[in-house]
Order: sequence, then structure tokens, then C-alpha cells
Amino acid sequence: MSFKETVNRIKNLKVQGAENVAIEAVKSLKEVVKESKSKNIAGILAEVHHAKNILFLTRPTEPCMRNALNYVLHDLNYDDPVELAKEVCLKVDEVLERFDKNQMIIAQIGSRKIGNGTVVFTHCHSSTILEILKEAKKQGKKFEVHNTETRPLYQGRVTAKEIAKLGIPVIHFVDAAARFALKKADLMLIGADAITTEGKVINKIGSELYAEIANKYDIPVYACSDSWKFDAETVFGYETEIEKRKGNEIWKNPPKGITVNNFAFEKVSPSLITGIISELGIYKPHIFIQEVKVNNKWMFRKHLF
Ligand code: RUB
Repeated sequence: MSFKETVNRIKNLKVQGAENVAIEAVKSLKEVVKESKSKNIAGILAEVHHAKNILFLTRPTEPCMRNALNYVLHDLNYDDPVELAKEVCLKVDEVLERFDKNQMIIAQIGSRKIGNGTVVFTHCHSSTILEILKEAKKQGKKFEVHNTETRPLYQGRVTAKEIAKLGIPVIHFVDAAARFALKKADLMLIGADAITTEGKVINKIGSELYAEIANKYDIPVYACSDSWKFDAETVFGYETEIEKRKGNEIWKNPPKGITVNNFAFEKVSPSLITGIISELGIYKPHIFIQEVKVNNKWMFRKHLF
């Protein structure tokens, strides 16, 4: 697939979910070096950095993609253009392996929260949550999932189909029935698109509303996330941008005078989150942030922004 095709697939939501977006984005750097006509180091570097900037603009609430691209392009070791191209490809492979490995670790840790008879509530479509459910099922646990349809694009249907395919009982609810779905749940598991330095977890719109309901009924809320979802820019005083999508995803041709509000994500207050489950372990949001800083020092170099 060409670089341009990947950019369009991410922009047009053919690829969804923070981790999938990050994976497709880093893979496309291989295409950039393959498609490059540059014969010198400066030319290749200019092209990969230009590609990175284009990818950054595809989905504004995706620091995982930004971290993955920054990781590939920082501290590259090379003496000539051929080595540079090779080094980019090697680092892309390293990132892909890392994502794979971390999802397995998160699945192991997250699955410990699920026991026989547990009812898990989830929202939207998160590959990380799916891995946790898959792992719990593999361990022979018998549990059930309640999930919401996730208007306007119905990612919840994708989740429900994948859960059913795994042979896990799933009950599907309209978004407005979330209180009903949660009341009967033991555990709320959501993914994350971004985590800010204040410990706010940004995930699909509805996530904070559901976390508030879960708190009301004393249901633990875990955000399950690779540590690279941390938005390092927030350490330097920037706000994570919340993607605002076109109103016509919700209502194609509304009568004149109606403005349709379509924010894709919302921030979940750290006070509503029992823990963040990442490859680093399970931590309260503020401790998670300390752990990210210790384990990913490269992420906080200001020149990356
Ligand atoms: C997807 C979404 C997911 C997170 C985490 O939103 O909010 O919960 O991205 O997913 P969209 P993962 O469909 O708008 O991209 O765990 O796969 O990274």
C-alpha cells in the first residue's frame, strides 16, 4: 500500500483505534523510504520528516501514533543513505514488535481482573480490550460482556461481533441504555486514545459519562493502554486536541439552523479511574505518569515537538 493510501485510510477512518492507527502510520514510513527518489541523507531525512508531519495531521487525538513515529525517527544511526533507509525499516519493525509484545503483557495483567461469572462493561472498539477478553477466555474463564453500540459510527458493533466470534456471551445496548448495562456489570474496561500529564484518560465520547455511572454503582473502572498513549506534549503545557468530526456523520442533511456537535472523544477525570492497566503494570493515573517518564525518557525531549 502506498504512503498516500495509508494517509487516506487513517483520515477516512478505514483504520480505527489508537493502536491500529499507530501501527499503520509507522508501517507507512517503510513505504516512504521505498518510494524515495532521494540519493542523499538530507533528502531522505526531509522526506520521512515531511511524511511524519502529514501523518500527525490525520487524527489529532492520537499521541500513540506521534510517539511511535517520533521513536522511529529519533537517534537514527547511519553513515550513508542506504544505511539510513535500512535503519528506518529496522526501527519500524522494532516498534511493531513492541506493540505486539505489550498487548500480550496487558492482556495477561488485565485478564486477572476477570473471573468466572464476571460481567464486563466496555464501550467503543479497543484492540487492547479485545486482547484482554481473548486471554481471559483462553484461561477458561466463563464471563459475559455488555457493550454499547457507540454512535455515530457503531464501533460497538465491531466489538460485539468480535466478542461473539470468540464464543464469549455479549449483550449489546444502545448508548442511552448504558446505565442499565452498567448496573449489572462488575467491571468497566475501556481503551485509551491519549493520557494527559494530569492523568486524564481520553477515549471515545461517552467514556466519562459511563465512568461516572460506574463510580455511582461502585464498579471499578480500568483504562487499558500501551504507555505510548501518554501525550508527552501535555508535559510542556499543550492541551491534547479533541478531534471534532463532521456533523454529517450524525445527521446527513439536518434542517437549516441546526448545528450538529460531533466530538469524537472526551476526557475521563483521573478521580473516576480505578487504575490504568499498561505494560508497566496497574497504577493510579498519577503514578502511571511517573512510570511512563522513567521508562520512556526519549519521549520528553522538547525538540521532538
Ligand atoms: C477508538 C477508541 C478506542 C481507543 C483504544 O476510537 O476510542 O477505545 O482508540 O483502542 P476511533 P486500542 O474508532 O474513533 O478510532 O486499544 O485499539 O488502541
